Amino acid sequence: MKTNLIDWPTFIGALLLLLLVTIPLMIFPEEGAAVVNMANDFMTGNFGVLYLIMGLVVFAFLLFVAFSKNGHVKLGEENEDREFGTFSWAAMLFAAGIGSSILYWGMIEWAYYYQGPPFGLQAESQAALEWAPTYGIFHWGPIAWAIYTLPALPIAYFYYVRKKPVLKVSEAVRPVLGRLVDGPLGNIIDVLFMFGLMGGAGTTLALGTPMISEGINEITGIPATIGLNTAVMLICTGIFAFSAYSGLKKGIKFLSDINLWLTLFILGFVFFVGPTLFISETTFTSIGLILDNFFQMATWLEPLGTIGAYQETGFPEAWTVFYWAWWLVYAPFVGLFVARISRGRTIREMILGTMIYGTIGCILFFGILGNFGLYLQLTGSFDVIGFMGENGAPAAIIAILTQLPFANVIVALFTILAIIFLATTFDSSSYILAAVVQKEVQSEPLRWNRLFWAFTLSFLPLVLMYIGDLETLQTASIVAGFPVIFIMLLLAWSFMRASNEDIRASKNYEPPTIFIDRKENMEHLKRKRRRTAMEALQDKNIDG
Ligand code: NM2
Repeated sequence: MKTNLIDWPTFIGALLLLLLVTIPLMIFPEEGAAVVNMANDFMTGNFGVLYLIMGLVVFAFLLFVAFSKNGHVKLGEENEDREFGTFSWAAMLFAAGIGSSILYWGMIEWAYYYQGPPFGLQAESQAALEWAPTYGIFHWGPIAWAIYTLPALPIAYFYYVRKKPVLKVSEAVRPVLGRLVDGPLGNIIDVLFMFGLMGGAGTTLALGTPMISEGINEITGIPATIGLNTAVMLICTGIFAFSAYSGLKKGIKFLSDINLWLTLFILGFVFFVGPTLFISETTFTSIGLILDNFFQMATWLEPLGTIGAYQETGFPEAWTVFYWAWWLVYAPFVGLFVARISRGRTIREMILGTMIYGTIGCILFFGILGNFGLYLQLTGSFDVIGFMGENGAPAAIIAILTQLPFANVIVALFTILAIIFLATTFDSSSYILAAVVQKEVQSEPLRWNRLFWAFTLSFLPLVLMYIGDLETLQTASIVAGFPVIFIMLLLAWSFMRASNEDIRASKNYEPPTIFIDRKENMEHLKRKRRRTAMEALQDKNIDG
C-alpha cells in the first residue's frame, strides 16, 4: 500500500470533519436531528439570499464569458477536432452530473408543489396546479446548469490551454491565490470541497436508497425497512467497489451505456404509453411559464413572511435555496468531468452546451415522469397525494409506476436504473475524493484510496437515513455547500485572470481595423484569438 503519495493533511482533515459531524448524530439521533434542523433554518433564513444571488450571478457571468473574447478560446490545439461528438458529449455530461435523484424528484416534485405552492398561492388550487409541474423544471434548469459549468471553466482552461492537469480545486484557484495554495489554505479549500461533495452525495444516496428499497419491495415482497436500505447501499457500494478493485473499467463504461438505453426506454415508454398529449402540452406550458417568470423565480425569497401578517410558507428556503446549494456542492466535481470531455470545443460551446443540453435532459425527465403522475392525480385514476401522505414519497414513486401496463417489468427496470445511477455516483465521487487527497495521480488514484472513499461516502447517508426526514437530508447539502459559494467566486476570478492575462500577453494580437467582409473578419478574429492565446502560453512557458 503506497502511502507516500497521499496528501495527509487533506485526507485527515476531510475525514475528521466528516466524523465530527456524523458521530454526534449517531450517538444522539434525536438531539442531532434537532440541531441539524436548527442549522438548516439558520443557514437558509440568514444566507438564503446569498445562494440566490450566487445563482443569478453565475448565470449572468457564464453568458458574459460565452459571448466575450474569452469564450472564443479553444480547449486544445487550433486545428484539433472535438474529441467527442455532441450526442455522446451531452450523454456523458448528463451521466456525470445527474444521478438517481432525477428519478426521485422528476416523479414526485410536482406533488410537493401542488400541496405547498409558491407565491403564497392556495394549496391544490388552479394556480398551484400550473406551478406544480413547472417549478421542478426551473430548479433543474439553466441557472442550475450554470452553477455546474462554472468550475469547468478554470479546470478546462488549465487542462487544455495551459496544459496543466488539474485534479484539485485548490490548484484551479492558483492564479488568484498564488503560492498560498501550497500551504494550509490549499488544504482547507480541498477539505471544504470534499466536505461539500460528501454532503451532496449524502443527500443523493439517502434519497435514492429508500426508493430502490420500495422498488425491491414491490417486486419481491421483502419489506422496505432500514435494514433493506442499508443492504441496498452496501450493494451499490459493492458493485462499484468490485469494478474499481478489479480494474474493470469496462464495467463502469458498460453500466453507463445500459444507463443511457434504459433511461431512453423508460422515458419513451411512459411518454407513449402514458398520456402523450397531456405530457406534451403541460411541459410546453411550463416552459412558457418559466420564460415569463424567470427572474421572479430566481429572486423570490418571501421577505414579507418575516414581518407583518403574510403567512410564511418557507418555500424558497426549502426548495430554491436547497437546490442551488445542492448543485453547488456537486459543481467542482462535475466541472472536472466536463473539462475532461470537452477537448476540442471552445469555451463558449462548452458553456452553452452544458446549459442547453443539460436543461433539455432535465425537462424530459420532469416533463414525462412528473406529468404522468400529475395526470393520474387529476383524472382521479390514482390518488398520488393521498398515497404519498400515507406511505411516503419513495413508495408513491413506485406506486405511480405500477399504474402502467407491464408494471412489474417497468418497476424492475426503474429499480435497476436507480441502482446503476447510484453506483455510478459512488464511482465518480469516490474517484474525485481519492484524487484530491493524492499529491499526484498517475493514471488513476490508488485503489485502496478509492475504495476507502467509496465506503466513507455511504457513512453519512446511512446516518442521515436513520435519523432523518426530508429536511434533515436537504440540510447536508445546504450546510456543506456554504463555503463552496466562496470557492466558486475564486474559481470564476481565477479563470478570468488567467485567460485575460494570456489574451493580453499575446503580443501580436491586433484586431484588423479595416472591415472588408464582416464574416471573414470575424473568422479571422476568431482564429487570431485562439492562436494568440496559445502562443502567449508558449512564450510564457506556462508558469502556472
Ligand atoms: N443534483 C443534480 O443525485 C443526483 O442526481 C446528483 C443532484 C445536484 C440536484 C446530482
